[in-house]
Amino acid sequence: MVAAAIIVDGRLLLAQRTRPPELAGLWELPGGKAEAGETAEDALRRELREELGVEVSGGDRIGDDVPLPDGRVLRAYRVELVSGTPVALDHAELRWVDGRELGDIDLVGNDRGWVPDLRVHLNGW
Ligand code: 523
Repeated sequence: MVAAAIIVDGRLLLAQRTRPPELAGLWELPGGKAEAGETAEDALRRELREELGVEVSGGDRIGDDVPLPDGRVLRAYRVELVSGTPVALDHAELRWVDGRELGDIDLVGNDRGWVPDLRVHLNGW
């Protein structure tokens, strides 16, 4: 599983989940499942095109691996916006947060451990 840290002008893009019910309403770094044969960057480019309607590039790791209960691993990558303005095509809402706001928002549990790593790159903390 791949998740994207898109940071522009010291703010991080967060997306509010709509499903499953236990995660609906919580905020996450957008991303999803890498398909067979895809690199992490391929998967991020496809997922963010589908979910946000944007083109991204890059893919430096940020934060630690998060083991999921089903045996998969969730990894966050810093990506750059190449074109487009993010739109919530698959989420309830999008939000750009600074370092202080990142501490106040209800993140999905799996993403919480990345907060200190993300904050280093954000304004206002
Ligand atoms: N997470 C998560 N944080 C995070 C992402 C992108 C995903 O904790 N930033 C978890 C949430 C789900 C699982 O990863 O338990 C699958 O995420 P999902 O539903 O966004 O990815 P899909 O739809 O590509 O994959 P499947 O639901 O597994 O088909």
